[in-house]
Amino acid sequence: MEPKCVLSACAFDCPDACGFAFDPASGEVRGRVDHPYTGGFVCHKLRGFLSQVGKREGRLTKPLLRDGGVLREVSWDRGLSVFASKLSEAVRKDPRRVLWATGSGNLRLDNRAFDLFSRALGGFTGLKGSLCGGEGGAGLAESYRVRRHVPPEEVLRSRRVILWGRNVAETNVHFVPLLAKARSLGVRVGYVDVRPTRTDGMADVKWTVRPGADLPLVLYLCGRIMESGVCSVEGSEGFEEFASLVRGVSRDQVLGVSGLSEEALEDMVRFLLGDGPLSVWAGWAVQRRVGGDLLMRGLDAMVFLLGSQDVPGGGMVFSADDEAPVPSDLVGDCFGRWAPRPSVGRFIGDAKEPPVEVAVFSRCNPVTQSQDAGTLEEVLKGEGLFSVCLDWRLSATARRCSLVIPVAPFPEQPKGVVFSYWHDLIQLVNPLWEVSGGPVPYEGEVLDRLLVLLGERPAVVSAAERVVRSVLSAPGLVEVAEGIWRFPHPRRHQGVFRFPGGKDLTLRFWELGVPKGIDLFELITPHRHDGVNGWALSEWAGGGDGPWACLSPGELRALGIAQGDEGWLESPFGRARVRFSSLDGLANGVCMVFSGQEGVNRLIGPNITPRWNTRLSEAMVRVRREG
Ligand SMILES: Nc1nc2c(c(=O)[nH]1)N[C@H]1C(S)=C(S)[C@@H](COP(=O)(O)OP(=O)(O)OC[C@H]3O[C@@H](n4cnc5c(=O)[nH]c(N)nc54)[C@H](O)[C@@H]3O)O[C@H]1N2
Ligand SMILES: Nc1nc2c(c(=O)[nH]1)N[C@H]1C(S)=C(S)[C@@H](COP(=O)(O)OP(=O)(O)OC[C@H]3O[C@@H](n4cnc5c(=O)[nH]c(N)nc54)[C@H](O)[C@@H]3O)O[C@H]1N2
Ligand code: SF4
Ligand SMILES: [Mo]
Repeated sequence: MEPKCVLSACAFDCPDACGFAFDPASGEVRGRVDHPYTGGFVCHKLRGFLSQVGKREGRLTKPLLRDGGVLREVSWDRGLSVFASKLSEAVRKDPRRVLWATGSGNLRLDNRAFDLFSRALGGFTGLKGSLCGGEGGAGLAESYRVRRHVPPEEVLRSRRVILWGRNVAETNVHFVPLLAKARSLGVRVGYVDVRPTRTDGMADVKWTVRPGADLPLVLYLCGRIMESGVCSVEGSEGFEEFASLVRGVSRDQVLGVSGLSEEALEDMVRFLLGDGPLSVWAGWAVQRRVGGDLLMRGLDAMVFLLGSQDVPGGGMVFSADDEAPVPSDLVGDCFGRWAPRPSVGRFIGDAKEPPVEVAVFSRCNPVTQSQDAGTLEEVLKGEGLFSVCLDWRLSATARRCSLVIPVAPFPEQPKGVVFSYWHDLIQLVNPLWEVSGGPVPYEGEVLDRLLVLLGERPAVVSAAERVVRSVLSAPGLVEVAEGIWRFPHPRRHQGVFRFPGGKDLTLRFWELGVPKGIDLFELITPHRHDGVNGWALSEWAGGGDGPWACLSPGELRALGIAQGDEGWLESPFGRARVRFSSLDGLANGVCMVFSGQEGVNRLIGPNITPRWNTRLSEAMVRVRREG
């Protein structure tokens, strides 16, 4: 199939960043065998997506404008002229009256150029802070002046690997064959999670802990490593303070908050104190809370104390720096004010001087993905706000907006570039089929047409092309295969290792183990196997069959709830209708609902971290059976 195939890369928000070959004649998609990390296969999500968008299933083709409470199709001219006039009214008063909200609907680096739309119109209100890995990433940036990138294949040189709340079998599938190969070489894999997952099958040993227990557990483990005498602190700063904090964490406290048995805890200590390099691969949910930065630094300290930093096969790995190839001066300052990304609804509701008059959502779906989703749903109903969603499909957010503008999904966009947050390859993303005169334009063209309607010069498409050229001329790129280059991430840490310290480490985490009452549960909302964030192959339509809320079998029984019963999850912030199911192996006191489903994030409050990052993992819910 190779000669007539288009080579491209998957731009979904996924660490793998697969390379693939697409045959426009048959619609067949195959993983590129010359891609060093994703090899010969792409996952079910991309396959399903390409087939769906190719057949134009579930796609928007015409702008929709709210009229008498209902979204109705309008012509492109009408849709864009309404959009332009709303922008122009707001911008004339103050450009910050326009909120420009973006997300990670696709990871093309050239999306960056779209922010120039804001600059051309005087600087809107932009979003700052993260729903994803911002807190942990900021923590790890404190450990070393420059961090080394640990290539995934280094697990073959590790002796022990820990997947710390990282559900690779579902969220980073191309790690699975590498870990399997490592295990065949005698590498032991440990896995820490709060529930059973498909990754259990990848692990030699699984430790199930209670949500949020990770930080005290990791501090305790650091203390045990210090006591063992194998630890080295040369080339570090702040050890004394860290050591005295760690000594205050007792074994009984850790057993209490984590729910681990004494044997399991000792087993974990033995695992850590084994021979040879240890690599820890941390996931995202564990750091979406206050102290998420410190947890990552604690894991970093654990690896440091074991002498596993900066050695082949050793390291503490989270999200690779996927911003690195974009020159910092390329787009520059584009915004006149900032709003916190995780709680954007609350910001819109509260903003004064100036208020938000027009909210534009592009590549994001905050109605299912942000915290405090109920507040956003309310403000979108408000009279004073004109809201616009740019998407290729009618998302939960789009359905609530005043105007919906269809835009082309990544397989129909012009040439762009993606980078991975797991490996180190930059890849070209190419259009997969001709859309000659097709009904749905590229977002860059939409924005340029708006600029012209507003009497400005088009600036966006040309800037996107400039971003692509500039990323591909970054110094040190090495071509690996057609359209694939290796980016020169740092290969060694630079600067001394700085231990975490300060009173922050004595957070109120001892409350974690306290029984909360029979119907009160910690809510966990992991990512789904069959979708990426808020998009899934099979949508829950809000009808009778979902979302499912899972509790441990014993607790479900104690509440008098049967498998399949309908009911509600409630929190001080909102409620969501669910069906109940029991899940063997789920810890007591935990309720699991997959994220990305409408209604779920109404349960999660608006509080964010001081750095404006998300606290999605810190929610409690009450369980209510129907009737
Ligand atoms: N199939 C699929 N793949 C994806 C995505 C997707 O939506 N679907 N999304 C992509 C994105 S944007 C991201 S950020 C990554 C996320 O990748 P992951 O971090 O692997 O995924 P999560 O589901 O957020 O969390 C991983 C695990 O953490 C566990 N967990 C939750 N709370 C705690 C806790 O307090 N302690 C511990 N130890 N474990 C806890 C959950 O049970 C879950 O199994 O995946 C990417 N890949
Ligand atoms: N409860 C809970 N909430 C979570 C999480 C969780 O684990 N639990 N995970 C969080 C994480 S890790 C993340 S990264 C965020 C993600 O949150 P978001 O970035 O808001 O959500 P996505 O679902 O990735 O994508 C948003 C929209 O972009 C659209 N889209 C795709 N391609 C394009 C395009 O080319 N152009 C335009 N204009 N639109 C496009 C998609 O159709 C989708 O509707 O969610 C967070 N929310
Ligand atoms: S979603 Fe992830 S694993 Fe699936 S094809 Fe895209 S990059 Fe690869
Ligand atoms: Mo994410």
